[in-house]
Amino acid sequence: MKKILYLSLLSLLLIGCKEKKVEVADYVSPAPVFCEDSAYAYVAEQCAFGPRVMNSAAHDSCGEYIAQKFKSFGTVVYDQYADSKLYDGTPIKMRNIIASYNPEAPVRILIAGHWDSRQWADNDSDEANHNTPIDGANDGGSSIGVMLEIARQLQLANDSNQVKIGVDFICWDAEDSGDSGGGNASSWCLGSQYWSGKRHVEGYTARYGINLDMVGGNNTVFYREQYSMSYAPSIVDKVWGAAARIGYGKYFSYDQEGGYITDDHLQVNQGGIPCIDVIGSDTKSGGFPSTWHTLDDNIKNINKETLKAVGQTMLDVIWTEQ
Ligand code: AHN
Ligand code: ZN
Repeated sequence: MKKILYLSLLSLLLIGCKEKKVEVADYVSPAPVFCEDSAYAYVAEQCAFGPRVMNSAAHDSCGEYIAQKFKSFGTVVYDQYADSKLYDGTPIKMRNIIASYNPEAPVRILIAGHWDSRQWADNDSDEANHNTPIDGANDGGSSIGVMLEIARQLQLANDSNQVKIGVDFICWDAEDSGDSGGGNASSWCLGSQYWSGKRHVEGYTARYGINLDMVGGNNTVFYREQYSMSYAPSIVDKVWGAAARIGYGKYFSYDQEGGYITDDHLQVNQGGIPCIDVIGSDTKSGGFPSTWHTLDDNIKNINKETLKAVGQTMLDVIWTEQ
């Protein structure tokens, strides 16, 4: 029943999206229009499983949902199942999900984000919630929602406007079970650590990568993250430049620089593929979003305009890549 409701809701929302070109000043983007209603629905559908914490039934069911969804958009899906251990010694079963558009194309780009959610709301203002799992609507869910809508647009594109390069969507598992005590960077990003040691296809490489993290919150701005600036400055310019020319410069800001953030893009960089992190900051504090690792990171605090700014920018980048 719940599922039927969501599906009919989704089809209504999809009808709501107008087909129109993105045109700002004298720039007409070749990309189709990103539908933020559909991305939002994909975030809601992930959250409906419950928190996607490691070793949980909700996690495993949502993994199936993500893989099936990508398959329905015509991509080839690879799974990486692996055993690992959290920093506290808990054994975990991980699943990285990789969905490839145009799997035979020699020129490829990689778009990534984590799909697990954190099992401790240890940044919640109420200490009683510190051991409660979070929905991770923004922290995890938003990236996958945007990636699914990109995959849908790649499939929907008219014959005359097909993307010829390959695009690999990598959904990392076990990003968010790290030690918040600090000083233990390797306790985060376990899925991408596994992938960097053993890629889903032997010899796999890509021209560059873009990792998305917390791309659907309120009061969100994206500053140029520092590891991205040192490993892949031209990709930072490419993405921030695309945002500016389609009218999303307010979101992709040059007002200040971001910090050095331990995230999944680091593993991709260390494996030799230049990769940036598009990670949301709070417009007021400049730090992580205010809902970060709190029970407020739920669907009620997802902002469609933020999803749109990131998704449309990504489409412009993809459609202008030769
Ligand atoms: C650290 O807190 C060390 N890294 C943040 C990576 C992260 C967690 N992104 C989302 N949740
Ligand atoms: Zn997190």
